[in-house]
Amino acid sequence: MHYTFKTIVMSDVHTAMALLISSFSKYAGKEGDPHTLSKAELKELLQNELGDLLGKASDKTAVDRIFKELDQNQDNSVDFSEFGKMVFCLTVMCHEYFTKK
Ligand SMILES: [Ca+2]
Repeated sequence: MHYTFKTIVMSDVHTAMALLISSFSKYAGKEGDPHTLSKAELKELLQNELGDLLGKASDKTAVDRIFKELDQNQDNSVDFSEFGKMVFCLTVMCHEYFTKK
């Protein structure tokens, strides 16, 4: 699925939301259900989009662990809500890092 937001003049927060949705869709659409991330899709997303933050997330054991933690309803896929919680937690950690005295 492809989302087009260019017709709307967006605030920075809207832009961040739109980019999160389109980034998720880019990886979720690679195989199987286009609305959820398989383990392989999650691994690719982590490597390409968050490699600088998560470091060794490409390690198979790490990917297995992250996938299991994110898949809260245990349906063997990561939906947007589950993905969003991870992004929010990482964003909070970044915010704390950049605002601590
Ligand atoms: Ca799930």
